[in-house]
Amino acid sequence: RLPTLAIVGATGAVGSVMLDILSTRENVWGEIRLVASPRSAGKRLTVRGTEVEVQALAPEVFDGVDVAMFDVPDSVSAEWAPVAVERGAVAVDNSGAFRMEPDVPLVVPEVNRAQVRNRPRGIISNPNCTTLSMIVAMGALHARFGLEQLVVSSYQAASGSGQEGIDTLRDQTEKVAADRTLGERAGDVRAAAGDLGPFPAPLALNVVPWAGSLKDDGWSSEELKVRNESRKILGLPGLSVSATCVRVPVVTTHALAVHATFSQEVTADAARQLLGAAPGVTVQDDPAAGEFPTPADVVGTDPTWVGRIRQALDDPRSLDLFLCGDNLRKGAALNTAQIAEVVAEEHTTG
Ligand code: 11C
Repeated sequence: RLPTLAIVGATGAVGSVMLDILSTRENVWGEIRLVASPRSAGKRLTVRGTEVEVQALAPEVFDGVDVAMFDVPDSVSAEWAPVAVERGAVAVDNSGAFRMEPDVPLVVPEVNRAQVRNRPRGIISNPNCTTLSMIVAMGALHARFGLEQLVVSSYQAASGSGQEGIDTLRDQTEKVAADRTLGERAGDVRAAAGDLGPFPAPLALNVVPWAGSLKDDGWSSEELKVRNESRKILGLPGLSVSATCVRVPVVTTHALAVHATFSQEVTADAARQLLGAAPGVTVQDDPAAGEFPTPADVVGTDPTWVGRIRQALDDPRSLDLFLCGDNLRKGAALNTAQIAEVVAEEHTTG
């Protein structure tokens, strides 16, 4: 029997991408059950070419389920992932609820696939989309050169804040597009943009140095997630990580500028060659020809794209790179699907 999958949060921004991904990847699932809040129950969504009715979240929806994916807010995962486990499922959770729990693995199959089996609570966590948009490439470089330090600046898309983020960016963009004088006087964009939605400042015609919530000493939750999750995934509890997370007026695909220091000298050519052969990574790095990854070109694709690879001028052990990854695909739905597929293999291989 092929394993049964439940997708909790099937109607959200990530859930919609998940249905698309499951419809195009090699099919390893028997029944696919769609689950959402009671508000969305009864909707019919298409997965693998077939319409499926969305069921309201309740303990019974997990009966007979082998793997339950969660793409829901932290509080919903915290309450319901253990319910799914009690009913016999393995929970693959894309919220922040369990990521840093010592008895919950945080998995990126290209980097630490074996951790999938290390799940005493029956829960496996999927990392934050910002961490995920660089960690496949950084994991490959670490395996060869020994990572010691990361200095990261993110350029994060509006869809990291879900459908509300996308709607806000589109509404604001419409409002500021007509007036060709905007952006020349302080406050004029803010006055024209209207509702700020989930962002603390206008996002259209702007950049906003903030994502997540305020933590100690001025750090944002997003910056701490990049630090803590990178350390856990790479198995480097002492890794030095400084991140500044910034929202930019892009709909989908996070970008990151990374300054990475290794335990040994690393040339740009050696990094290019290694990353070119790394699973899940695509190198696009020919600035003379105007070739480098940008969110507008990367969106809708699966790999982590890397360009602008340079050896630091002041330290032969350091590289500077620019990375782009679709935050709804590898950053969320795709990585969750990959983890679930590793679990599904246990059903066929035992
Ligand atoms: C953003 N990375 O771009 C966040 C969204 O911990 O899963 C995902 C938050 C998380 O706003």
